[in-house]
Amino acid sequence: MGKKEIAIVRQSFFVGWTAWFFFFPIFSWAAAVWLGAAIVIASDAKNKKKVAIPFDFVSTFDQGRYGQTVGEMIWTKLARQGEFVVPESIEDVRDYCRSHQITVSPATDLATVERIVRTDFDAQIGIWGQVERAPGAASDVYDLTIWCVDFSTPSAPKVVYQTKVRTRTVSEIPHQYVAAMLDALNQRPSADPSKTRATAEKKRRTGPSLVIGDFQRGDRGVPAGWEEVAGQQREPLGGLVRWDDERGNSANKVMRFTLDRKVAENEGVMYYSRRFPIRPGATYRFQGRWRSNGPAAKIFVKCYDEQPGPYGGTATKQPREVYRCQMNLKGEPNVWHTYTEDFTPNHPQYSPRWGRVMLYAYLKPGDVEFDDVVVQQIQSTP
Ligand SMILES: [Ca+2]
Repeated sequence: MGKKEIAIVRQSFFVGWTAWFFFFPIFSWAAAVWLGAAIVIASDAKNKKKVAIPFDFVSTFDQGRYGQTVGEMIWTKLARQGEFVVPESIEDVRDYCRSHQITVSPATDLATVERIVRTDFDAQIGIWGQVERAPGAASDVYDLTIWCVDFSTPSAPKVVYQTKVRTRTVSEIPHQYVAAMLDALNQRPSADPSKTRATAEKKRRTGPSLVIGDFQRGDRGVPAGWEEVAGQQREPLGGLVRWDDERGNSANKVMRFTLDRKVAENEGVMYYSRRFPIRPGATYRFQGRWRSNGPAAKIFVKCYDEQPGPYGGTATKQPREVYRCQMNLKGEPNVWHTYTEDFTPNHPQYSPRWGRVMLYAYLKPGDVEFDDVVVQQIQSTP
């Protein structure tokens, strides 16, 4: 029996006993060890490629949320490139670290990371770091640290890539620094970051928006490209959500959400664009403007796959949300803010095929206005 078969047997064994372990938490530690071993053995047997472990980045400013996004992005890029073996999903890394109380941060010394990468994961390469919102800076400015180290030779770690920078825009993280780290890891000459940025900027200027987000035209109180109803109760526009002139600037039309205390403190108000096509793996840029005199505002880009409905066939296909980019809008009240974020719709099992923008306000009563919502593809699929 080869290593691969052993791995398959072990994995089947594991899956079969999952439910049992679920009811016997005392064995969960053993289960985690078993799962970790099975993943790596299965990968190892496939080929002689090195095994890379991307860890969630540390991000204390938002309790790790953005750090997880960066870790997941690196996992996705590595999995797609296929030059290195990675765990089945970043969740496997996460679960193992959680159950063994492991945190890998820039403050962790290399000997400790080496032990975790080589012994706990039976791997060679570790990728970790930290991303924090820069103190007192605008929302797009982050302090970013990335470490990528090859621990193939015991006690002789080779630093493949290391950087500590303050970003100017959030899109630099994937397109400049993570890209440069992957280039170093793949021993490719790094693209000139200014050129990459110029190409992305050019596409941003010239590419069409997938949503009509200036709200300048429409019909019978409904802006073109957006739904006729809004809110939890799907009520017609004109109440909670109104297509209206900007206050003090009647030449410009905006979407205005008006929340009373009851709605604000309960379900809030959401409003959807019509759907637009998405190519899985392509990178998109979201941009939008917003102004609030009280309520908290968020914008989501939700992406969907379709799966057969309960009766099968294509006629009853049901949308399934498989990816979301969530933007928590923060800024002083009563002034317009512009928010920009790049995102890459992806899912390990499903293919995001179409997306829609959801504008959302909640928490405190008052008005929120949205305008100039743009979603553009800025990088094609690899
Ligand atoms: Ca407008």
